[in-house]
Amino acid sequence: MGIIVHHLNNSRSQRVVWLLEELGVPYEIRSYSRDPVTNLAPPELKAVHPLGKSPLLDIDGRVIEESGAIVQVLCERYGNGAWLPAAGTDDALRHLELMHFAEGSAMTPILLNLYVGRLGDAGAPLQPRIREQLASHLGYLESILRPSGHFVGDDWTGADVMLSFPAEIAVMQGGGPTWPKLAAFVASIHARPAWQRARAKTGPYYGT
Ligand SMILES: N[C@@H](CCC(=O)N[C@@H](CS)C(=O)NCC(=O)O)C(=O)O
Repeated sequence: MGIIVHHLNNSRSQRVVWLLEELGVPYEIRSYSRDPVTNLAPPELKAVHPLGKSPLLDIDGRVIEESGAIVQVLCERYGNGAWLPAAGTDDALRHLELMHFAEGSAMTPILLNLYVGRLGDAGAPLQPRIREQLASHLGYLESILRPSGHFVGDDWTGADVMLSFPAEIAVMQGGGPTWPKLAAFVASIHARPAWQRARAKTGPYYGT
């Protein structure tokens, strides 16, 4: 029993391992490697959950899927009042919006860009709309990052953890000069001792 993270290399589960390190919760990592040709998760993950994706978090035998749910549960159970804004405040509402925005909105143009990019010339008619939506979503994130370097309030929250992934992808794809606040946000995360401990346990992560 206890906590097990089913971790896929170069994936959204990096942010879950990072959060566990921040929270100081004991956990175990079960590592899975992407197929070198297809980049997909190996079939073993389907034995853990029918979707076969990562992250998956096993807490005392209950497997939780969806990184937003995982981050929320971890912050609620182990945050000791930190990592989530106080209930009933406007910050709590903002936090809820951004927890959903990360996977529900920001990742859509990022994934479209990835998949349609593989079509080469055949995907050209879709590219202007994808570029416009990428600029809109990432530009929105850039515009709401607070002077403190956080998305909600002036301290770390689950929303920062969730938004770390789209921000990392944006920076990794060369968007740093366009979105300097997102680049600084990512750099501040990667400089954290907890993130570095996570990186040491998971191995290489997108060139880091
Ligand atoms: N919305 C889900 C997305 C999960 C997801 O698509 N994970 C990717 C890794 S970033 C994955 O497992 N991809 C491998 C595959 O689809 O085979 C979440 O946030 O947990």
